[in-house]
Amino acid sequence: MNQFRKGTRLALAMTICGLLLSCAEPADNAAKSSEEKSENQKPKIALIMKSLANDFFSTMAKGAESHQQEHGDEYELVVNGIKDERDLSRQVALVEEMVASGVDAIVIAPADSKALVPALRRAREAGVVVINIDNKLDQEILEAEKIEIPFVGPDNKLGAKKVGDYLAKKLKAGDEVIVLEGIRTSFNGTQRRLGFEEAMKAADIKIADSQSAQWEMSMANTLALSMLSEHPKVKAILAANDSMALGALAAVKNNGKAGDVLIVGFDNIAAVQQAIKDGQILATADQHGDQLAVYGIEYALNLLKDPHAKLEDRETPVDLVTAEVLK
Ligand code: ALL
Repeated sequence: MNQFRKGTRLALAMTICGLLLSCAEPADNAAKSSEEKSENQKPKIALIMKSLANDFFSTMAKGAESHQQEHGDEYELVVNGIKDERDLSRQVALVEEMVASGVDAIVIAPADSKALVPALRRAREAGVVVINIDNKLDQEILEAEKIEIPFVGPDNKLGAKKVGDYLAKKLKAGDEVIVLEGIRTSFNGTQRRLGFEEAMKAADIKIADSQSAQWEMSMANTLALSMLSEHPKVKAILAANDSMALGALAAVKNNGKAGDVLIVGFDNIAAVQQAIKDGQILATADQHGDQLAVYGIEYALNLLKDPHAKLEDRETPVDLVTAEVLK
């Protein structure tokens, strides 16, 4: 069956599902779709990420593409991303486009833990296998929408705690720090903030201010500049991702405080690795972005083979990266 006809059929199935208000169990639909698929062609998997301007996601895309090239006889891959970290409606539209185009599975790093759930429920109802990577969907909303979507990703609180603990060793009790948070409606952003807070509390270090710079470098730069002038005693900046750590680094230089204010991030992107080697950034967390989508794809392939397999979350590694580790 060609992709267009299959896409049309799925779009029609989605509409009918909506009209009837109740559909067959998603697992049954997935079973049907993979049986039909095995008649003729390889399954098609869509990877849906967030901002491709962020090196974390371009590394993720490269990892997925090279996995597909090595397993070209097993599946086809479509890679998608959005331009702006906050463009939720574009990411929702991508989910809908992928379903309409007839993909068998979606592996998604959601830009928001709540807003994407209804679109993903509709994808499941249309028989598409859905795997959540990187940023976990909100458990309460999943339950309210009566849907199970397995999560593949790291323990973000633990990763942030490792980075925070390392930073704390370079500071002393009573010192002041500031936190640059990710988008507040993303679960991983919240978990990282909690990990930073736990580490600072354990070392008796004061968080003078904590605000969201929405994962973005330029916003982090502006925010860090104003926070530094408001809190001149600050000894360190804890950024929930590396893009924001780079924005903070530019702010510290601009403020004439290079070397006096320590900076930590999260992601281990190439520019931050370099900055760590150069002694400009203290540490980051490697959540192995190049492998994250691959783990999700492998999970999706398993579910396509066995649609009744138990859906379980899978924890992936997150490691502290410092100058010693990079030597
Ligand atoms: C998160 C990732 C990365 C990234 C951020 C920006 O979901 O885990 O830390 O930098 O998204 O979109």
